[in-house]
Amino acid sequence: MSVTQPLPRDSGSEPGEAEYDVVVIGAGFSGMYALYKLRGLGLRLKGFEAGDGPGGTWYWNRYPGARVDIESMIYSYSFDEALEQEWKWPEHFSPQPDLEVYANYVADRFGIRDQIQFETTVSRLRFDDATSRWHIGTDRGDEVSARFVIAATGSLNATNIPDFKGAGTFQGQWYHTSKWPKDGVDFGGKRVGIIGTGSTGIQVIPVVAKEAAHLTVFQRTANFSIPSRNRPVDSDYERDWKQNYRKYREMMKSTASAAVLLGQRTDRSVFDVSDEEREEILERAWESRSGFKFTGSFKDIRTNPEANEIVAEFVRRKIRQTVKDPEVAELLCPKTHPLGTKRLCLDSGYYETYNRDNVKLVDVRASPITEITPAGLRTTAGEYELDMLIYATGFDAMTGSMTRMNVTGAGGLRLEDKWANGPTNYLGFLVAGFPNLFMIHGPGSPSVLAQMIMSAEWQVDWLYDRITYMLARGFERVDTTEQWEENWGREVEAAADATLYKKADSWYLGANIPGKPRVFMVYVGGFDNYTRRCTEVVQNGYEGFAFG
Ligand code: N01
Repeated sequence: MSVTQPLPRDSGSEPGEAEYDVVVIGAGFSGMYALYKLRGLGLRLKGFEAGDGPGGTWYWNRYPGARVDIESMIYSYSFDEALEQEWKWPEHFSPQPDLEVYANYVADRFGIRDQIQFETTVSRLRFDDATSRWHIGTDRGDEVSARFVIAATGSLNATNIPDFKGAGTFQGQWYHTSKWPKDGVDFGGKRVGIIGTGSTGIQVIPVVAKEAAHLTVFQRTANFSIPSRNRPVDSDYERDWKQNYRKYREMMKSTASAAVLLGQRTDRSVFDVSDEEREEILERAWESRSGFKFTGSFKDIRTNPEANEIVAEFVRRKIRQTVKDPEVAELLCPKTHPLGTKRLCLDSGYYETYNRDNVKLVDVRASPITEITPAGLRTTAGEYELDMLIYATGFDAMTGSMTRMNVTGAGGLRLEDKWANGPTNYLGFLVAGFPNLFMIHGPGSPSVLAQMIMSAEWQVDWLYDRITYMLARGFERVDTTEQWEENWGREVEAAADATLYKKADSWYLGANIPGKPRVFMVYVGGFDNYTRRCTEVVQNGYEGFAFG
């Protein structure tokens, strides 16, 4: 069904360019849904994806142990009821292979695969002011133009490999977890080193430890992790979800995290209960098998430092009970940041791994890494000989996937320059001076702090309505202004200031990348509040939008 006027066909493409109405960059869960949804408008659509298959995050992060930290029944598409009913999730927290299979199934089931050009990286985006079109170049020499661009490029896509002295000299094998070889890696008989103990490190470490001859973990910051208690999806649980999917999806939309059971707000403070009651509540949550439900136990864990410290100490007690060597246990106890202000990790036997004889923990906060050597890695405390080095060192998060595409907006403005002091935009969608370029999960949106499939669906639906509105009125471009970017930036900042998030040197703040401006990049006010705000601006006569 087309509810709009078709776009004119002579709309300013350059000679030799293929002409589209919408280009979608990225074939993760957001990009795939964008391609599916926008079909309803009868537009010429084109998708580009760097990988040779769909799945985005779940295509790239194929390191052993990779697993989603939201329950599978929740972390799945909601746009098609038949899909919800026919899909069978084997495990409560899906491992990467299951998510990749699901992405491929969806791509085929809904004919999305045909819309995507795989193994193609968008390397250049230039907006032409005169024609209001984007000109897009790829690493394979494609030249296309489009009225609209949807950047579904992912919050955690641009790999971060620290610039260690001597990195190129290492004689062994080395890998970054987010660019893991499809054929897998054999750790058998190897002395392996892993740098990084974020969510990725915490997942990969237990698996490598079981297979390698020896594992050395280089930890700069100890992280809080809670047990996922992953298990097969049992039939009663599955039946309940399948019978009540519509109700549960509606409930998800009204939560901060877009995830029913996880994000429901509680009115209970840490200080409302006795020490014994609190211990019992935390113990129940720890055992609850619902992962992040733990941090939802009390309303003030993310906002009150004293409340946070009480709960943090509960987790430290668990670490000390689990890890047999008291010195190692102490090193694993996070003390540099409040609980949950760096991404809380969900693990499968992480702390227990340090009870193995073949695992050594090295504190590279006390003795920093000085160089990579041909034989391994050197810290200020000495050299460690390794056959294999794994970088679990994260991403140039939130902005890297955008700036790495060489984006030039109206009047020759480069996105990299515009964002030199940190990313600015309106509602997480639109950057002033870069008309018709829409981001999904952009900086300033709830992105990584809400269930990302549901929030992607919501953002795409919202964009669909905006594009429909533009087409129906014959508008060729939409932009915003710096004033509205500032207003939104203040809202994002205020939401973060109401919490403890800024007390951690996290990638949410760009703190993991040397020289990156320290700006809080995630809207932490909750998915529910975010969607309400986006709806309000439309109801208020498209506040902050400049159509032309
Ligand atoms: O990356 P990270 P990640 N020297 O940036 C260390 C999502 N995710 O890939 O903390 C020494 O969190 C760094 O140390 P420090 C999730 O949102 C989800 O683990 O900066 N160490 C840190 O320990 C997550 O938050 C899932 O001091 C260095 C580590 O490398 C996000 O992805 C699974 C260093 C990087 O941790 C990113 O997680 C996996 C240096 N120079 C990921 N540079 C699930 O769904 C960096 N480090 C479960």
